[in-house]
Amino acid sequence: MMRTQVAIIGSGPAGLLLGALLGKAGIDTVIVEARSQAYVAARIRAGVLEEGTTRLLQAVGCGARMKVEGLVHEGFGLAFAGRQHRIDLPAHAGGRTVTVYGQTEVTRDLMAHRAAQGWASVYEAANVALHDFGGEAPSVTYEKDGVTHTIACDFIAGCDGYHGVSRASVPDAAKALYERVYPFGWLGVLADVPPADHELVYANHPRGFALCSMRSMTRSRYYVQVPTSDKVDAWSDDAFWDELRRRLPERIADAVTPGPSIEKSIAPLRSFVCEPMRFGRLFLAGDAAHIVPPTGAKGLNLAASDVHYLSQGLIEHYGERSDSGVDAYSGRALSRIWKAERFSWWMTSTLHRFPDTDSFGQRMQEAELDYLTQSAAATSSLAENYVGLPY
Ligand code: RFL
Ligand code: PHB
Repeated sequence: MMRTQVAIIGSGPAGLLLGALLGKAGIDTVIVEARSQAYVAARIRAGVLEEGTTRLLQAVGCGARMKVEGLVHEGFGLAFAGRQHRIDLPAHAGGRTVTVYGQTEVTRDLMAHRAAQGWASVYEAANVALHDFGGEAPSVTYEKDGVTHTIACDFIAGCDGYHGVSRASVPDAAKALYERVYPFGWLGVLADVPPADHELVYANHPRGFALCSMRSMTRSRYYVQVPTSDKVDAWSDDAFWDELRRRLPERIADAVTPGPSIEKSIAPLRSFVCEPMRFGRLFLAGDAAHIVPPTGAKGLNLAASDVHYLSQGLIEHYGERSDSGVDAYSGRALSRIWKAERFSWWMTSTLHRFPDTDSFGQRMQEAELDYLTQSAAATSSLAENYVGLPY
């Protein structure tokens, strides 16, 4: 039987960053991941990092490549009603900016660091199960190559995403779930073409939302809002580029360089929170505990703030023999999460076309966007949330 201090379920950004923060403090961890390392490393997802996230990556010694290759963005564009408006982030958020650096790169850097430190990871672990986290001696079991393995531990960190086993292991009566499912998804395309603009552009158009993002000056990431019923196979590259350009202001549409897609997928949009985030010796962190629609670019950043709070609590537990940090974890994390939920819901509501909106609702959306262009207070509210609330 293996033994560790903290068993981490899931090798996404939450699990990897938690492992790095604990490892730096001399706390032993084992990461148990259902998928292969190559699969996890290749998953195309987030692209925008808050300063809190970059600070944590630097603190664990994973900031070097990000510093060179990450793109610092001082603003983004909003396009609506035939108008274009720029949000100046530092001017409205106390000098703060965001960094465009892909989740694939964050994952790669954290995985390389973990391997270099010799900290244990198990990939392709089947039938992962959590045991006895309500008591003093929890454990995790998994199967690999036909053999069942057991990891005895002090704590379990459930960092296994929305579909993971950790939250599902908690009895229904012990958790409260809050959820909103949106009546659309995002069709995303990654392509090795230069981005249409040097900053991100979020567009509200009668045909639906569109987003111009990027991974580098030679790799673009674009999204268009689609009905949940759409199938990705029904979207040819040509159809995607046509639809994207229709939803953008002429200047941006003309600057879009079409190219073959490297990746194309549809993500449903959902808001979700599980309360609390601690069940005895099990802690949930990241997407395992909450989901935000991607509009506010908050998912990966919330995973980072969660594991910041959790690592602080666990470091205090082992270093100072005090449980005040682990006891406070759920409350501290949820207080920041709900504000990011509110912001992501607001960005989603303001920028998408909802199939069931009446003419009054449509005017409310237009007034909201118009107000943003005229009010420094409204712009500051958007900017301080976009760069990330402090922690
Ligand atoms: P992850 O990344 O889902 O990792 C969970 C890991 O757990 C594994 N797992 C299991 N392991 C063991 N046993 C089991 N039973 C398991 N079940 C699952 C999984 O294989 C996986 O490796 O969760 P984590 O670490 O909490 O990280 C969360 C982020 O990945 C997520 O919030 C972001 O990607 C969300 N997101 C964005 N976030 C941002 O901050 N900025 C963005 O710009 C942004 N854009 C996005 C996004 C998510 C998107 N999609 C596809 C949902 C754009 C999109 C389109
Ligand atoms: C992305 O580049 O994937 C991205 C950027 C901003 C968002 C969501 C996704 O709000």
